[in-house]
Amino acid sequence: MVNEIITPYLDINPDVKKAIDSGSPIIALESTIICHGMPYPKNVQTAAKAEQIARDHGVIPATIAIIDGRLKVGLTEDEIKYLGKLGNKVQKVSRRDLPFIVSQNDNGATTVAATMIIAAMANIKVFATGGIGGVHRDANESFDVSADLQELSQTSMAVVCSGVKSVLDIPKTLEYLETHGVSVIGYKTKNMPAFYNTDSGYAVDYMINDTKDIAKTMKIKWNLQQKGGLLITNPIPKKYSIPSSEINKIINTALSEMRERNITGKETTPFLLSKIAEITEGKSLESNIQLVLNNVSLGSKIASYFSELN
Ligand code: PSU
Ligand code: MN
Repeated sequence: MVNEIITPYLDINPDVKKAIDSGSPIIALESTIICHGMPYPKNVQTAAKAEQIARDHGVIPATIAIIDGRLKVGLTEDEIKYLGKLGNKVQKVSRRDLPFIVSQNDNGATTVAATMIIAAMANIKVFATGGIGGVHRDANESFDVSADLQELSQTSMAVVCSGVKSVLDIPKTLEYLETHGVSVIGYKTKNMPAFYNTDSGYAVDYMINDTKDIAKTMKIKWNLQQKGGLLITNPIPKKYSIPSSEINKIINTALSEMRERNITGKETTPFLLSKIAEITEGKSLESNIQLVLNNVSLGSKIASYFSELN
């Protein structure tokens, strides 16, 4: 099923290969979150826990990254540790970066966009992460719109996340997704979650309460020959939610420091995440970890139902 031109660049982990061949459920996981989203060793511990949660649901995890120029679909524990220890020394790779990292036999931590591209090569349909990139608040000046959004418009995959952080412009992000035909589903919520808290104050397109119905909607979208992704938004568990009155002040402090230091482009998200974690003395990091694990659990259920529909 894997395209012959692509195969020479791909290393599919044996467990993932078995699952592909038998039509068992698989869930893709990204690696930018490991190298640029969390500090060592919490990054490695979280990646391992995420994989365990998938397995507990009977789903094979495929953490995606580039190692020595090879597109890896499913990292081993040692490979996760290797990349996690290197942290931000590993290049952050989105769509535009991918061919260069491969041609230079380099390592790459894949963003949501690049993870979708590589996961799609192995025909994986469900991917869970923390937050996706979006339209930045100063986009009318900076033109900073994450390539994650473009990818969602063209790659057929369900991406489970906890919405977008209010470091981004949430209504503009939603408008962009609408223009590109990406449906935003709220799992058991009418409100778009805002990553650290459950409600951004903006509505999702559709609320779905049953994971089976999410799987069915995915199937129908692609049966109807509509290419592209669905964004499944899953609110952070209440216990770990940080009220917007508290987190927004911190986000604003982080944003002004970012401007002062002239941090732009692909450095912005990693800078903001670590700054927010520093100011909250790790509280935001704990929230980040818990929402990721919660998304892997939901994504695994969706992947299981989706595999039954095939
Ligand atoms: N949001 C997070 N943690 C992350 C990211 C986003 O809370 O680690 C990462 C994801 O990999 C996402 C990328 O795809 O940042 C978006 O970066 P950019 O805005 O440069 O496209
Ligand atoms: Mn950007």
